Amino acid sequence: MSTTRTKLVSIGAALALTSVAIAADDPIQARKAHMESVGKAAKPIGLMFRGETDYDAATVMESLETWQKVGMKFGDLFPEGSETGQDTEAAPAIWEDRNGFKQALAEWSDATAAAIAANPQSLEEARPTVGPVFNTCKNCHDSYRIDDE
Ligand code: ASC
Repeated sequence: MSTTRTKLVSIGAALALTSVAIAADDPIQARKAHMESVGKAAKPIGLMFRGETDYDAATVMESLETWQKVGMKFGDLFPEGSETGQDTEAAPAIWEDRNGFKQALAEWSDATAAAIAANPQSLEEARPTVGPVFNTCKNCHDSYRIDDE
């Protein structure tokens, strides 16, 4: 292993440990960072759906995989005691209706998994497969996010 590679691997490991530490110590910051990456992944797909950029299947798959990864851990970032602070947009309904929140997250994960399985190769294929994922974003935000715009 070259020195540069060794350094990069060490930096990668350090970053991974840091993000785990942030998630453990500061769930509000962790869930904000995760939602930000989810929003960033949505952007290029939004541009494609609006016809502002050409369809790119690899980019769409990358975004779907980001959503899948976040979806696996997102529900764990709302422990008791993290209801308020840091201008969180997490709505009290998350803690008052835990099952409903879990269900809304499961719908997002299920829609994401179905879109990954569909592996859409064109805008025409993406609309009916990736489109429903966006609906699950909106549904969850409507009930469980405050300051929804
Ligand atoms: C996005 C984004 C959301 C969802 C939602 C879908 O791109 O930031 O919150 O899609 O608007 O309806």
